Amino acid sequence: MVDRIADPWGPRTPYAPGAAWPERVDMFLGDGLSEDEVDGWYQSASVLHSNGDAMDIAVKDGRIAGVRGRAVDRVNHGRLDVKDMYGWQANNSPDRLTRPLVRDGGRLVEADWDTAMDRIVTRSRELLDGPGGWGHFGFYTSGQLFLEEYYALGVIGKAGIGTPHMDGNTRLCTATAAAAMKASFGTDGQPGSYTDVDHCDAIALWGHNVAETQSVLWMRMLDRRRGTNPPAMLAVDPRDTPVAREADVHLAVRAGTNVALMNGLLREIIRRGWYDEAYVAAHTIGFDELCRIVDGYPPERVAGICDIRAADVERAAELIGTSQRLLSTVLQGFYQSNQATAAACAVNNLHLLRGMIGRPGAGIYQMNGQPTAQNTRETGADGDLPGLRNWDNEQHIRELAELWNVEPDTIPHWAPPTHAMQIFRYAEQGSIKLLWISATNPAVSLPDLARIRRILAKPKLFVVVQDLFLTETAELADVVLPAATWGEKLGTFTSVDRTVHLSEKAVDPPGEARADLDIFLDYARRMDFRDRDGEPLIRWTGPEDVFEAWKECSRGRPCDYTRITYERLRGGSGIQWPCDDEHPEGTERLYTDGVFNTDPDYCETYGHDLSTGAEFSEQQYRAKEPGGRAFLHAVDFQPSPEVPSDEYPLLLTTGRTVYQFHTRTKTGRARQLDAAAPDVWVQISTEDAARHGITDGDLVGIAAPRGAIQGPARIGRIRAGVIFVPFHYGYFDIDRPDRLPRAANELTVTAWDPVSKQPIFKVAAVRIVKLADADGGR
Ligand SMILES: Nc1nc2c(c(=O)[nH]1)N[C@H]1C(S)=C(S)[C@@H](COP(=O)(O)OP(=O)(O)OC[C@H]3O[C@@H](n4cnc5c(=O)[nH]c(N)nc54)[C@H](O)[C@@H]3O)O[C@H]1N2
Ligand SMILES: Nc1nc2c(c(=O)[nH]1)N[C@H]1C(S)=C(S)[C@@H](COP(=O)(O)OP(=O)(O)OC[C@H]3O[C@@H](n4cnc5c(=O)[nH]c(N)nc54)[C@H](O)[C@@H]3O)O[C@H]1N2
Ligand SMILES: [Mo]
Repeated sequence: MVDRIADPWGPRTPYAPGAAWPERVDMFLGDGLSEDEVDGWYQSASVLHSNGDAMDIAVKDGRIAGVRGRAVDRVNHGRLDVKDMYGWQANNSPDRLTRPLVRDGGRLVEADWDTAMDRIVTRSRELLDGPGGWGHFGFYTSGQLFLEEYYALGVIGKAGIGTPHMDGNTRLCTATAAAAMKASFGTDGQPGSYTDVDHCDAIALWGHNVAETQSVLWMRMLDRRRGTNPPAMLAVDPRDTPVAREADVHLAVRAGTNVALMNGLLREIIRRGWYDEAYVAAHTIGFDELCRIVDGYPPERVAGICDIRAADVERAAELIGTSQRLLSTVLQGFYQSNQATAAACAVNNLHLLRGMIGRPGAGIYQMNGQPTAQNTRETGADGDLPGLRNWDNEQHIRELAELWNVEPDTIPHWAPPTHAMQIFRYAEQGSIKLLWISATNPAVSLPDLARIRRILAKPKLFVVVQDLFLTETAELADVVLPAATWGEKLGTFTSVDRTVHLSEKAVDPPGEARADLDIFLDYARRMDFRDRDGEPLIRWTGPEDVFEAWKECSRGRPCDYTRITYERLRGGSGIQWPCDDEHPEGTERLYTDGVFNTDPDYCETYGHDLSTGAEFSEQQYRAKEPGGRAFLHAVDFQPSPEVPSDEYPLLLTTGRTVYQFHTRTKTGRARQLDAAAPDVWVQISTEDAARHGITDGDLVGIAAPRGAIQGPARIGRIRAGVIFVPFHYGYFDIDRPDRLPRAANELTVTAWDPVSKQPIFKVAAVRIVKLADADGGR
């Protein structure tokens, strides 16, 4: 058996263009268990990234005992990510929350469910019936629950309470993916399919360290790279990641300069005639304005802004411009960086200009990060409306009102839904008085943690936390609800390429822990929400009821689920939406006919000015007469909100390692993964290290205007002027209470993209000092 800690990608199974990706079944069982000793296998998919790798969960004596990849599934053909192989062990961790906790006399103490729910419902009633009503409620959810849970939460928030203050941590994650697809194509929804890897002749990875973050997708790319006629590869990343090392062209741009680079590449594509004039004329709007803007970005200027070589800009443009089937993936190096939506839209532009969309190999993945982020967005638990509807379209609101049998005015739609950063701002100012946090750990994952801790600890803010563990966030809550998780509850979720999977309940949750859906439904019952006929607003009793209701909500929308059933999802492969009467087997690619979802009656947004975020009105949008054409958007480069200064001369960027997931509540509890990356580090270039007298392993301190952290230095594999800190490690190192905090987000800045409102985690100004030698000397 391969040691997947030492080799996260496992052995290669090369294949040729257009051939089927060979199967390779990965498996890990704990305690030396063998396959035939397993009591039962339960179908599921990964919840530790967005790829949607299908797997079966092994059960032995009523406990999860391992996982095995599903060879029949279209997404992974049996392969598993290293986190999935070992991460399930967290389910069995002895420190799972098993009973609700309530704050009494300043301390969290165990309570029964009635007591805990009573406190939430009493406070809710007080607030809802008092002055200001719905305005006092904030819901901050996740990209890690199931579709059914989000839809139920969405209906509670929008039709029960009527608050616009609901968002997911998906705001931190892939709000920009959604914003960029809405802006270019009219609605959310990935155009491409994972099978585009099988057909492409070039792959461009825009700020995406796919090798470490969607490792099974990377295995597919690597298998093409090792087969005949391999695709060319371009990586754009300030670090020398595994992706950058594999790529034919690596542009190690200075963090925060993506828009300048993209403008330069678009200019080359146009000037060298590498665009498809007929496609542009028939299927897009905005070409002349695009040309006008990008014309100001000749290679030398781009080289200056991004601090790369002009010749490399030209090489990259040629790689893209001469490909016949280009596959692009975009992720946090764009979404969490400066001018996020504009940069992500520029990738869409590239594909639109070259007519590379809607056919095999010519794919765009505006990636998701979290396993179920797609569903947060589709169901409207994230500051969108369910079914990818437009909050500003009265007809869309009426459709929802009919579906839920409430008055249209109950559904908040007088302004865009409140985004997460603004929800925390309202909590800070005191207008939000009840904040319900489910399946996210903002006390580690939001920017500027000192501020977030201050907000969560405010005595006047009633905080509910629904989690598996007593996280940094739960420690600050007034009520903590113990949740069941993956493997302990039933539901569905959807991958980046629109593949819907079912996740079965394999085992019972520990103690009194309950499925998130049951918690939300219990709350709805206790709050006694009513529809306009005075009947109970919510009558669902389990996940399948909610799924059936959701199908109706999705009917006729881009994410149409109407022909999917739990039964159809059992046994075989996942199914790609839309899956409706017209496409009963699902849909591999969108926009195959070059007709986009930009019709004013159908689209999800009337659009924004991409540099300021100003919203366009319905009239302004209609005046553009999109007629099913896609929008080409272009803006000028603007420097990041925080740029280096004399006091803070370096750029900080943050991100991930292959072995850890987010704030480590799961991967930190899996022995193999924890051991592989137990603590924070600070990655710094050879040049900057020499300048500061730092050698490998030295303890260094990093200070930003907002806070400071420390950790050991790792030298190399990053461009000069930029340092990198993984954000996985919470603010205390339990084994070293004497140390400064170590969470990257002590340093990050409260700033966000004007359109997607996604926080800028990838650019802040910092300084570095050496604190001690590697051996502990000072
Ligand atoms: N192992 C692991 N896998 C995961 C996760 C995890 O926590 N661990 N989380 C999942 C989730 S929710 C997400 S969102 C994805 C994230 O997946 P990725 O986006 O691949 O991960 P990151 O490490 O956040 O960022 C990607 C790269 O952006 C680069 N970068 C930083 N600043 C810039 C910039 O200004 N421009 C450019 N071009 N690049 C820049 C960084 O050096 C980094 O290598 O991963 C998913 N998969
Ligand atoms: N500096 C910096 N900060 C970042 C990022 C970065 O790149 N740099 N990336 C951002 C991104 S992309 C993301 S996605 C966020 C992630 O940030 P978080 O969402 O805060 O990260 P997680 O650790 O995944 O938190 C999920 C929580 O949900 C709990 N949980 C898991 N499953 C369930 C369930 O079924 N039910 C319930 N109730 N709880 C469950 C887990 O125990 C955990 O506490 O971080 C963001 N923050
Ligand atoms: Mo994410």
